[in-house]
Amino acid sequence: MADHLIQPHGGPLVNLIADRDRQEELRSASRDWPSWTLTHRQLCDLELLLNGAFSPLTGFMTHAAYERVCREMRLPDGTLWPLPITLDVTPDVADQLAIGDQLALRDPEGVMLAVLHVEDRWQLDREEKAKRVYGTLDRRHPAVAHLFERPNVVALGGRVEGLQPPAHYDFVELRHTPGQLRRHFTRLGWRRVVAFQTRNPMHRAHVEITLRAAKEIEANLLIHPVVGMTKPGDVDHYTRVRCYQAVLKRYPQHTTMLSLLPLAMRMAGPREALLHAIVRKNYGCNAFIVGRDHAGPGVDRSGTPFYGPYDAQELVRKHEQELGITMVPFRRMVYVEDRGAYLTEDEVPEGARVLSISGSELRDRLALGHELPEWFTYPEVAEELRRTYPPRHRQGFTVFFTGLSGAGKSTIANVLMVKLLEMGGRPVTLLDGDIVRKNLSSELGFSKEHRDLNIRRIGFVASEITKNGGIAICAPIAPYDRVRKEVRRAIEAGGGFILVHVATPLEVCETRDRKGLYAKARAGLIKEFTGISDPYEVPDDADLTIDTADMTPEESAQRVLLHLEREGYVGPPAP
Ligand code: PPS
Repeated sequence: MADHLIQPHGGPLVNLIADRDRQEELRSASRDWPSWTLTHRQLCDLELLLNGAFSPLTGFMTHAAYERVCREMRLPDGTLWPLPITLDVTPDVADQLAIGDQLALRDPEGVMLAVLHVEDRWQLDREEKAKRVYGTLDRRHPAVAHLFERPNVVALGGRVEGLQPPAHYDFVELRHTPGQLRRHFTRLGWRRVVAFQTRNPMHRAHVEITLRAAKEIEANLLIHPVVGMTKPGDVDHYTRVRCYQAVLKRYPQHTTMLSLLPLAMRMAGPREALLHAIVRKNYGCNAFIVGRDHAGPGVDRSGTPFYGPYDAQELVRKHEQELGITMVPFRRMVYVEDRGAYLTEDEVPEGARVLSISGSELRDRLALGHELPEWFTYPEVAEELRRTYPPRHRQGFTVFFTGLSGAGKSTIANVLMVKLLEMGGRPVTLLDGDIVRKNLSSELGFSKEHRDLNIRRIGFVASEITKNGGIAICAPIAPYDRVRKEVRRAIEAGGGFILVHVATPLEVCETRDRKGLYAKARAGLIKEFTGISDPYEVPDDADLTIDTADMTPEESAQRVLLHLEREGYVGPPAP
């Protein structure tokens, strides 16, 4: 490592937390100010502004700063800065503010964390931002999707004064401000520190990479995982931190430490890698590991990666001197079977058999309860992952029946419930259309708005049950495709979702007319009756379609059970 780069423990840090007297002053003045409740992402940004991790930034960017950062990756004074840090709010809040006004920035519980002195406000051009910062309009890029999802279209820029950092109650002993971490390094005698950024659990390959990096430049190692916001679908940070704590024991004593970084990732590839390097320098590190496809958002609509695999390394290398932090580049590591060792891709001998497990393969193995091989990860890490991702036959799931009134949904749902209760092992809750209408949605009618609200409520309860390992059986008509899909997405985030279309034809339902409702609907006595005077949108995503015209309820319930067995949701009884 070049000597000029060994500047122990970073450059100057800004401190935006106001002193006690000023805090009092701000608190009492805030009674007359409008407030903004920060989003999760904005809370993360504010935390890093307040604690100095985003030094030299002293607030949210003005339009001029934003423009120059987008165009040239530089702040107005010429300092390298790769990504815009803006505060965007809804127009109703922006309309209450003029230049020179103050805005109270609050957490979701209403606690005032900071004050924004409004120096600038402008209309955010989302397309422009997406193209310039992320290089794409493709919504598969998580940051682009996020940008277009929000109603916040007015950006406010200006200096920030802090009252208190956002509160954290988890892993408190592993959270440090840049100042605390620098002092800690000094106490430990750590002059050279190389940081490792991650948003995934660490396995053997990661330990190999970090050990090699640390040895190569004779540095201490800081494992610095992001626990603010990462890519949607990532392993939750509670599980990851338990994995990191387990992995920490695999490093030589006194060489390595773990600290959590409350950053909100943008998945902006090369530009994000530069930001990561700046942040690590502020935390007192003088070297930073950049791997293959650093902060990569995955592939676009056509299956092409958004950024080249080594673009991030190139960009950080180009600015290394100016940043004052050394980049330690790494290629992907694979396990070479006959050597019983990890090597980087370019070191693998011709014809050698290499092993690796991709992220999606790992998820599949966990879902099916398959072993995670020892060459891939440590037993302690495998155990943590298995606890969070039990095999499907121990996960929660929802069976969601949809179909016309009288199609047979409730009858099949009842038979299925009894069968699942007989099997035991997981609690079963039946959310039948009529039961829900009596208990959860008694004030609702049958307009599209009310039906959608009814299904959202059912979906919410079912997703809580599923997430917590139970079985929910839902049996509403649920005539609208969009809200059914919304419910599917919510439930699949925490377990299984099986949509069963009970496709009994209208004529059969009407002939049965158990409740006499069809006759009333035909006579115009019941309005908005599904199938008669109201639509039913046939699902195009049903996992199973059942026509009860020629099937008994027992046979229909069996079809569902067999499907659940095939998908792995029900298995043999526990020994
Ligand atoms: S929805 O559309 O999913 O919110 O409907 P749901 O909650 O399942 O309620 C349907 C039950 O209410 C009775 N009912 C009606 N159904 C459809 N349209 C109208 N206008 C209507 N009015 C009352 C009917 O008995 C439904 O029960 P099932 O079990 O489906 O026959």
